[in-house]
Amino acid sequence: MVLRPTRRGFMTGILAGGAPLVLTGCDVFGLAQSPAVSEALGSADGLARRVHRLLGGDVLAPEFEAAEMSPVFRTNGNTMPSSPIYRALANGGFKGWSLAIDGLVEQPRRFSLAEIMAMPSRTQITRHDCVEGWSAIGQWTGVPLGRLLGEAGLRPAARYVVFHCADDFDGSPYYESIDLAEAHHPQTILAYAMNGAPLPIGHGAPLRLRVERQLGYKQAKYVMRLEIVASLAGIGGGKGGYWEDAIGYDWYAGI
Ligand SMILES: Nc1nc2c(c(=O)[nH]1)N[C@H]1C(S)=C(S)[C@@H](COP(=O)(O)O)O[C@H]1N2
Ligand SMILES: [Mo]
Repeated sequence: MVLRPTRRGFMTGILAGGAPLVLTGCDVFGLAQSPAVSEALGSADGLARRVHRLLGGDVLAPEFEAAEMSPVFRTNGNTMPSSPIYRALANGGFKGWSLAIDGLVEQPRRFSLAEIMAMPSRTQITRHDCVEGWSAIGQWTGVPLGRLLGEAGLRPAARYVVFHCADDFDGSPYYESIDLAEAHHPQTILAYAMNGAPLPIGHGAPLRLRVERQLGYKQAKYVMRLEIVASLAGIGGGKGGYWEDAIGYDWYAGI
């Protein structure tokens, strides 16, 4: 693919840090809409990811000052899961909610919100970039995902974390996934607070993913279950996420 060198992963790897984001929407959408090209992009995902890491895979996403926070942080996608189970939990102030962790872990288990909030936390002010062409700067507080995975204990074959969400689009559940390197990045957190207040339902209460070096659609809201897997092939449509399956968005959405 001749286009590869101009794609996001390359650009921001080189510009590292606070370079203004230029959303190359046509690269992502125009091309990805053709099934043939979408397949080619899909197979090249591995390359983009490797190059991104080569150019500084461990670098932090830019963080901002409190004064730079957006006065309004809009919501996007689903803003209230319709599942009766979720509705009941929300009505109870999420007191009965717990996060399941299963798959390739030493012992499948659940964490209550109180347990998650009692763990060491990280707070970060970052910029959220949606492929649809909007950005917002917000503050997130949550437990580093690596810490939670450590508590669960990963089995040697583990490679990906799948985030199963409470919501769906026309019956297809929203889900996302990242690999273990991204899961252990210091800014990858499961957030329960936003802008200093409990995470609002519109933004994914009670727990949502923040994976700060990737685009908005990777930031799974309403996370109910973490499934640790060796391959994404058996999950959903096999491409690693709801939008990846539905319209061919890149699985690795590096900014
Ligand atoms: N469960 C779930 N997660 C989701 C979505 C969704 O519809 N459902 N939308 C995604 C998209 S495209 C974006 S831009 C962000 C929006 O997050 P916000 O509503 O907090 O702004 O959530 C992402 N995570
Ligand atoms: Mo988005």
